[in-house]
This record gives sequence, C-alpha cells and structure tokens, in this order.
Amino acid sequence: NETIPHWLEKQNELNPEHVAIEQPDGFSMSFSKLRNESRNLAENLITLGVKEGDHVALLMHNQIEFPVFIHSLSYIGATAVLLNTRLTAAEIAFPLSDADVSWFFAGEGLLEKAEQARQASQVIPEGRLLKVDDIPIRKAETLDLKKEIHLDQVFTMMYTSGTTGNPKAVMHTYGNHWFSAVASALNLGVQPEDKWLLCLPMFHVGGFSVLMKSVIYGITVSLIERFDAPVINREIRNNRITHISVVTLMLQRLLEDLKDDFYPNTFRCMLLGGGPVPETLLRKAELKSVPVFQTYGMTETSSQIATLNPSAAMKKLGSAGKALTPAEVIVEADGPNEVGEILVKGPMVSKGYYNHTPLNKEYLRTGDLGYKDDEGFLYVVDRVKDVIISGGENIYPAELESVLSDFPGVKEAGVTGISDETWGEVPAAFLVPEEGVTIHSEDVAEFCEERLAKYKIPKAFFILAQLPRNASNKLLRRELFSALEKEN
Ligand code: S0N
Ligand code: AMP
Ligand code: MG
Ligand code: MG
Repeated sequence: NETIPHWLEKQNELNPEHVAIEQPDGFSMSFSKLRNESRNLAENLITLGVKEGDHVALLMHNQIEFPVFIHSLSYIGATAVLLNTRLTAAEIAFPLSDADVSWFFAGEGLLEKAEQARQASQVIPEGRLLKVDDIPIRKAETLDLKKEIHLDQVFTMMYTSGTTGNPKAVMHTYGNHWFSAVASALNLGVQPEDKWLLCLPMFHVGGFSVLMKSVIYGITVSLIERFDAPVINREIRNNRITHISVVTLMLQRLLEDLKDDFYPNTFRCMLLGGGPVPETLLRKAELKSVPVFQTYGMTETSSQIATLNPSAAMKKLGSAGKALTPAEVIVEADGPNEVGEILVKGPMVSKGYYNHTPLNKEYLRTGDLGYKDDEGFLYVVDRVKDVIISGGENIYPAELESVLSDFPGVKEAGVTGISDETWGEVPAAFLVPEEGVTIHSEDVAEFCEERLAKYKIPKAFFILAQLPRNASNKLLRRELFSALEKEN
C-alpha cells in the first residue's frame, strides 16, 4: 500500500508559478492556481456529499474544467468514470449502471444528453446529476483533503470492449498512471520548458495521459478544445510546443495544412498511436522532417507501452519500437519475423476490468497481432479481436450487430471494417432480411442514429441471404465480403 506525496501538492511546492495549462486564446493557469482551484472544487464536492471511493462519472468535452475536476477527485480519493462525449444517451446509460456510478457531472452543452442517460439508466437519483458549473459553493470551513496518493487506489475507469463483445471498464490505479508517465519520460526525456499539446480527447487514455505527464513532470499543457489543424500548426510553429500526441487522421490533417512549411527544431516529438499508420504517411512526415514517434499502447496499458526510439525512427519505419523501460512486450510466435499475438506486462498495465475477474498477473493478451524483427523491433500488423478503428475511435462489430438485428425485418446482421481513406476503417453492415421483407438502408441508418454514436453508424449496407459461419456456428466476419460475392 505504497503512497507518494500528492502530485499536485508537489508541483505547488516545486513549480508554483510555472504554467500548468494554457490555451491558444491566451488563457493560462499556473500550478498553484490549478492546485487551489482543484482543492476548492474538492471541498465543494465533499460538501455536496461526494466521498472517498465514490464512482463519479464525467461527461465533458476538452475544456479547462476537465483537469480541475480530475485533480479535485484525487484530493477526495474518488474514482473518475470517464465517458465519451460522442456516445448517445442510450449508450451512456450502460456505463452509469455497470460502473456503479453514484454521482454524474456534465460539462458545457452536455447536460441534456446526460439527463436522458440518467433517466434511461435508472440508477442515479435526480439531484445527483449536476452541471459542473452548478456545483454549489460551500459556505465556510476548509475540509480535510488528501495529502498523499495511494498508488494502489483506482483513479480512473475508461470503457473498452477489449477482446470480447461487451463494454468493460478498464481500471487504472494512480500507480498505473505514475508508471506510464515515468516510462514515457525515460524514453523521451523531460526538460523544464517542455510543452505538450493536448488535442486528443481527455476521456480516452491517450489524452488523459498528457494530463498525468504534466502534473508528474511539472510541464505545461497546451489544451486544445476541438481539433483544428491550422490552430495546432500555429501553436507548434509559434508557441514553442515540444510534444504532441496524435492519431493517424490528426497527423494527416496537420501535414496537409502545413503545406510547404516546416516545424521548428524545438518541436521534438509527434507521438503517434491509437491505431495503424499507413507507411505513405510516415514517408510524407519523414520528408518534412517531422519527428514522428510511432507508439503502441491501449487503454489497458494506460497509454504507451512500446515506442520507437528517435535514433531508430528512420531505419525502422512502420515499427512501434521496443517496450518502454519498466515493461515487456512479447510476441507469441516461434521466432523473429513470425507473426503471433502480442502479450504485454508492466506496472502501467491495468489490474483488470471493473466487476470482472482480475487480469492474469503474468501477461495481458492484447488481441493484437505482430512480429519482432531480428533486432527486436515490434511491428503491429493485424488484430485477432474484432474491433474496427475509425479515426482513432473503436467500433465493436458485436455491438452494432445487436442494434441492427433489432431493426424490424432484419433476421440477423454481420459487421466488418472496410478501409477508408479518411478514417482508416469504417463499418459496413450485412443484413439478412426476414422472408419477404425489403429493407431500405436509409431507414436502418436512421434507426441507428438514436442508438449509436455517429462514428459507429455503418457507412455501407449490403443484403445477404445467409451469414458466413463456421462449423460451430461462429460468425466469420472476415468472410462477409466474399459471401456477398458468392451470392451475387
Ligand atoms: C479525429 C477526430 C479529431 C475527428 O473529429 P472532428 O474532426 O473534431 O469531428 P467533429 O467536428 O466532432 O465531427 C465531424 C463529423 O465527423 C464525424 N466523426 C468524428 N470523429 C469520427 C471518427 N473517429 N470516426 C468517424 N466519424 C467521426 C462526426 O460524427 C461528424 O459527423 P457528421 O458530419 O455526420 O455530423 C476525432 O475523431 C478524435 O478525436 N479521434 C481520436 C480519438 C482518440 O483519442 N483515440 C485514441 C484512443 N486510444 C488510446 O487512447 C490508447 C492509445 C494511446 O494512448 C495514444 C494514442 C495516440 C497518441 C498517443 C497515445 C499514447 O500512448 O500516449
Ligand atoms: P484502445 O483500446 O482504444 O486504447 O485502442 C488500442 C488499440 O489500438 C490496440 O489494441 C491496437 O489494436 C491499436 N493500436 C494501438 N497502437 C497501434 C499501432 N502502433 N499500430 C497498430 N495498431 C495500434
Ligand atoms: Mg479498446
Ligand atoms: Mg482506439
């Protein structure tokens, strides 16, 4: 039960006047201000009734209230359940009950959706959903706040479907986040004037990990509210950004906008992860001398677990590098250059999913396929798990199939990914109609709109007489297209 001094208290002691968070419009907040605001909010939340160990859901876009809220929970010892703002109310209802959420807070523009989700979930009483701005300000006394962080305590939960069908909450302890940040620093290095641009959503671990790096290293975050390539390029070029974390689509947009310009030498790291990267994009970046560091990681590993070292970047194009210092990445295969499932181990790997049996203490099976070359560099080539990654967002075929089969006249449905120039992959739906029924794809798409986040709605619909299945009746999603060809 190891403890460390509260990390924001530590920054307040070491770097009180250093900028913790700034925004392109000129807004800036020092570590001492961030500390005071977070403590203030923590006291308001305690007065409201939030207690240590409570599961507190947050539905918020990237805005300055997000880090303040997160740190306030760390002063209480409450767990943050982070929700994807792109989800529909119907989708948000599940985590609210699954994660035993007892308080629900919504950011700007999201109260209405949150209220619908609250009602649908039937687990959160009225009065326990509040807009963050409406949290009452306590009257008088100061309250006892955490002075230390327990590394074994769960700080955040984020939903993923992992290798199987149902969404599950990945639990991250403070220790997971701590080791993730330290591991990254041992590879990339940290300098006092580093500034990490945060444009990934903070409700996913890639974005969240930037907040952790800031408070653990004492460096500045440049917080971007919505992805806007010209704004971000201007920040990198004119505002001494040293690091940025992006997914493939973001790098594509940034390079397109950069045109014939270059980034300054002070820009040290374009950390690229969250899904596959086309080699043509890596070559384009190389031509522009963009310091791309391809990384491999997932929600379960609290962000990066392997990253390509700068020194090897050019000769190992397409590789995700080697495991970070306190981690191991192995490939379940006979030898070098043989593809097998990727297994990982390390202190940043989650102990498990909430309300599920703990993960194996040895190695976590990632559901990804890859190989190591003769020099031990990892290449991620495919997935065993049936997940589609669109613009860095995960889409789970089983979830879509269940919604599609609910459409009147659809007997059963199969979903698979098709490659897409913009998004990387998008979902395609294969519907088997009931006898004598004609299905119109526009109606199915409309039906999906209420039930699924926009990015999950299939971009193409096909009609099949029968889904391809193996001898044990398992749906063969990778054979959906060839089944279509055979039928026509
Ligand atoms: C790429 C993003 C920014 C696109 O969103 P944008 O441009 O802001 O769109 P909107 O204006 O909101 O909407 C316009 C239309 O586009 C649709 N849409 C939006 N996003 C998607 C999507 N992903 N797929 C399909 N469609 C999408 C909207 O629905 C809307 O449609 P219409 O016009 O019809 O109304 C945005 O998608 C984004 O932010 N993506 C990234 C998400 C992310 O964070 N992924 C990573 C998750 N994984 C991890 O965190 C683990 C890996 C990791 O830790 C990591 C990852 C990257 C870098 C580093 C690390 C690390 O290890 O540290
Ligand atoms: P998530 O569960 O949303 O955190 O997404 C993590 C998944 O993204 C991994 O399990 C991989 O399937 C994929 N992924 C992450 N990094 C890479 C990479 N460098 N190359 C290919 N796929 C990746
Ligand atoms: Mg996932
Ligand atoms: Mg993903």
